[in-house]
Amino acid sequence: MNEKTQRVIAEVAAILSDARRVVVLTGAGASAESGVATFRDAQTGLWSRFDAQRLASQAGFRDDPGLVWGWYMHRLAMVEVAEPNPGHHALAALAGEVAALTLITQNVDDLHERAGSPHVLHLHGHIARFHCNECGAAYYLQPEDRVASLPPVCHLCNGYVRPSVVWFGEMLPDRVLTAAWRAAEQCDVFLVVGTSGIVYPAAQLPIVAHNHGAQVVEINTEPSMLSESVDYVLLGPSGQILPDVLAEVRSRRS
Ligand code: BV8
Ligand code: ZN
Repeated sequence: MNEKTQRVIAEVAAILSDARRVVVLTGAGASAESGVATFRDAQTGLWSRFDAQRLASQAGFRDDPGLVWGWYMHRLAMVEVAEPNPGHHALAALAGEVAALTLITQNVDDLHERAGSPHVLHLHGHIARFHCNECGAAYYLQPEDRVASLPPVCHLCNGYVRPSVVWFGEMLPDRVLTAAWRAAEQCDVFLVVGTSGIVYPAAQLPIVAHNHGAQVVEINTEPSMLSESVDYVLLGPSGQILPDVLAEVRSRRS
């Protein structure tokens, strides 16, 4: 690790150690080292192979429910074989090293929970949960659904079943967004990990924190839409950077 990164990690560890409230926002990059494809990585990104913005929408589902269903079953299978990476584990451990930590994610996987983070604010829902697109009734996936060419049909109203994720053009869950917004307004340090900062209103959260006087730290393998408006940038894979930050915070306490 180069000299500059080491120095920034030391500075970030210092502000985390002094912080009363820490907020972390993760994006697809935080799950990349677990083998879950991100949306925008050119070589594997879902955007490059499908028009994710179209598939992740009511219009896309209406036009081709079978294609959208198959896309989600493909992504669900990727998530189910994935394991939390050292970055997920470091964030779970960091919660025990700072005064208070709120974890917000744009990701629809459960890797933070599986790494031991107890209360995760999922802005965009959960890929392993399902409900009827018409009446909202909860649905429990059956083995045969995973290989079906059309989505399952709701047992109450015959509507198509969909994953309980937030599609483009859909409102985020109000309680979750309100909690995330309030945490961003009240925190001293805001860590944004592995997100391109393109999708709103999630991408607004680090800006809200910054405007309320928080120090914003970005951890990413490359510059993002947010890089101009953060206080610290740590360039590198979150699965390596986050354990280094955790180690530095711990060394300051001992
Ligand atoms: C809304 C769930 C109010 C689904 C997702 C027209 C009509 C309506 C709304 C809009 C509109 N025009 C614009 C909007 C707003 C729209 C939006 O923001 N569009 C963008 C494209 C401009 N937002 C919405 O529609 C939201 N709802 O606004 O409602 C409303 C309602 C009606 C009418 C008007 C307004 C809903 C947005 C939620 C969409 N659902 N996910 C699913 O998963 O299938 S978004 C999905 O994409 C993810 O959840 C995530 O949020 C986003 C992907 O972004 P990232 O997580 O950042 O991932 P990405 O691949 O982009 O980047 C990865 C990053 O990681 C990169 O920077 C890379 O460098 C880095 N990285 C890679 N490896 C590593 C790494 N970093 C560290 N370590 C590594 N190893
Ligand atoms: Zn129904």
